Amino acid sequence: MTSALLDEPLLRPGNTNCAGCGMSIGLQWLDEVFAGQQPCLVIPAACAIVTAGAFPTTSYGVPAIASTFASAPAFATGVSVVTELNGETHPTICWAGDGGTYDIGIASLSAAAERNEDILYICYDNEIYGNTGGQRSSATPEGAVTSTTPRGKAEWKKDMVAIMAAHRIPYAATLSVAHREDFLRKLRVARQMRGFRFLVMLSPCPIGWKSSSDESIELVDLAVRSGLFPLYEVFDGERYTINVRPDGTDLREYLSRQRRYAGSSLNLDAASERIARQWRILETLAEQFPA
Ligand SMILES: Cc1ncc(C[n+]2csc(CCOP(=O)(O)OP(=O)(O)O)c2C)c(N)n1
Ligand code: SF4
Ligand SMILES: [Mg+2]
Repeated sequence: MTSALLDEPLLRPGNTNCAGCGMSIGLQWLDEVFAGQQPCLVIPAACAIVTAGAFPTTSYGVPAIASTFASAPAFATGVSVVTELNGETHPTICWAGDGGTYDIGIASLSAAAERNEDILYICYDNEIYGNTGGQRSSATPEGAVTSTTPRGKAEWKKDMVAIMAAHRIPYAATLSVAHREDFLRKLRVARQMRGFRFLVMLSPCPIGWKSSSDESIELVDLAVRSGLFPLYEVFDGERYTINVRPDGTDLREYLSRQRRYAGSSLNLDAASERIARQWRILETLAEQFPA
């Protein structure tokens, strides 16, 4: 790799990301932490690869490889191994959507995690297949209306952090764009580790969430405060730290600001009970197996 791009921002201005897209914030914070290290991004089919633009132009100021949907972790394995064989130290970062992570890429993701490849994997989770019109994914939360769940999704969101922790990878954690210091700290923790590191960020998508683009950060804040999106870390698959606890904010505050929940069949009591149960499990793990 040349150093010609070293002074470029990781995400260039003038890119195609929608206003209020969580990806834009996440990529800029990634840049803050990895500035000067010239990471190589591996990106499967997703909004994030539309961001790259049409060759030979690109909105990424670092090398970015477009992979097939199902195999970003396999591509990244190759990049990481060759980087090491060349005696280079550029970090290899997979930047993938929830469709590529929770669903279509899960086999190659599991394989790379099980081999403990030296990859930082970041899923920007907008809870839909955004790039192709907003179909449901297994990350779509219960009750959300998508183009394939017109009355609201019946199933609860898949617990991807638990799945990744079960691989006993060195580090798994959740990220919130409403908690900048926590977000940056976790990127730094991941940066100084070797092996497979998995981060998932709740990524607001005004188009799919049918929300106002200037409320994106506030929405994620509400998701954290209501307990819907816990902020926590898992070390080696067995030691837990909770970073932010719910403060009693009513879940309705979060739901009512997104038209994807309008007319949905969501049972609020059942959803609140499920969130409370999820927290009892998490608190028990953090108490019994602290980091
Ligand atoms: C094997 C395969 N199936 C389907 C597609 C079409 N496709 C491209 S992007 C995409 C959605 C990606 O969703 P996600 O990973 O959540 O990223 P987002 O678009 O939400 O950023 C789909 C279905 C494809 N490129 N390859
Ligand atoms: S559709 Fe959603 S995820 Fe895709 S660029 Fe727009 S806001 Fe971002
Ligand atoms: Mg998505």
